[in-house]
Amino acid sequence: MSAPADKNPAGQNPEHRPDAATPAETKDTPAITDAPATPPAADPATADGNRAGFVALIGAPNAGKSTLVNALVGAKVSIVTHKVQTTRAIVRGIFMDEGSQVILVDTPGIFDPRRRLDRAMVKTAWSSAYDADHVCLLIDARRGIDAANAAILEELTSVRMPKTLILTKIDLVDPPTLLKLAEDANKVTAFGDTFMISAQEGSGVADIRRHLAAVVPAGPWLYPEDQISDIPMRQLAAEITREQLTLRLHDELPYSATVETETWKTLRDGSARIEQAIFVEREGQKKIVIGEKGATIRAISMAARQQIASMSGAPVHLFLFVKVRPRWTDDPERYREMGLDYSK
Ligand SMILES: Nc1nc2c(ncn2[C@@H]2O[C@H](COP(=O)(O)OP(=O)(O)OP(=O)(O)O)[C@@H](O)[C@H]2O)c(=O)[nH]1
Ligand SMILES: [Mg+2]
Repeated sequence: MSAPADKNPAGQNPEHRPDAATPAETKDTPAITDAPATPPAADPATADGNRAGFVALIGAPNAGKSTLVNALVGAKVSIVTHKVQTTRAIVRGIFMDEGSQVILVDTPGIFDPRRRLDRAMVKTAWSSAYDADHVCLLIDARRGIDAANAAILEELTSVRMPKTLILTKIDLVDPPTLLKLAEDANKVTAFGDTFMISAQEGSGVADIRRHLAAVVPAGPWLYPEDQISDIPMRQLAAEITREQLTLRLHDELPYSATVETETWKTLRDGSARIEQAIFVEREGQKKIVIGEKGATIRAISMAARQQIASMSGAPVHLFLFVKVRPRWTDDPERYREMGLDYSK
């Protein structure tokens, strides 16, 4: 069931809403009566003090967006690798803090797009920023304001929503450089707040949690309280396999593979039988994925199977098939599966 448009204050495209996501029940609150002498009553929707909203995390590829989303949610909802362009589509991670429900929108890294898939990813990232209630820009402190970050800062000036700057990976730099970096970034775009974190070491994450819980607008929760993501299980399972693929074959297989879950059957003993297709562009890449006597694909499958099993809480039988699809990056169907817009 999709969230109705009127519960979608951020104007997030309801089509991105998951099948599984049922909006939280909202309590009926009494209508405001004619009482002009008293201070304005709270918005009926917020009489219980709840808050909820969308916070977009944007930044250059590899800035640490997905790592922070997972740290805030407290579970892995978005895959992370050391490679750029790991996140390809929008992933929403959700956390509750006191009466606030914060829906984090993890986005693909923003860079100068050339290929069609790049363009779709970057477009998706920016539209999330324009649609959100609050925008966080993440800058890898080690990288500083390079050309990519300068371009993002410039474009951000036209995003009217309140903004927070988050300097990431501070475990890798000397503290004095951080203040200068924060100052320089704020000269281009005025950020309401600036945070410095190391999501890897956990420092600063709790402060961001509290901050985001306070900045989302008053309003009813949009998802059930215990929901931590809106990514369907079959898609998360495909992402986990893609993560393993990227971690193992990052040099040989830059960027030319995608993974889809084709079937997911629950067997009588409660275990799941999952078939996934790994699409590559050329025969040579298929050989690389399979590896010597199937060793590579076996290792990928074993690691992915364990993670999918622990995520789904049931034993998993995972079957991977490598399929050659020349120019899959020009195939609208693949974009639909990823939740990206296919455009010319
Ligand atoms: N040292 C250090 N590394 C970090 C930190 N946060 C993230 N990383 C690493 O940075 C790399 C990129 O992290 P991701 O979270 O995938 O970055 P991303 O911004 O989501 O990247 P894309 O999805 O490609 O745009 C990974 O190798 C992370 O382990 C941090 O606080 N400190
Ligand atoms: Mg990412």
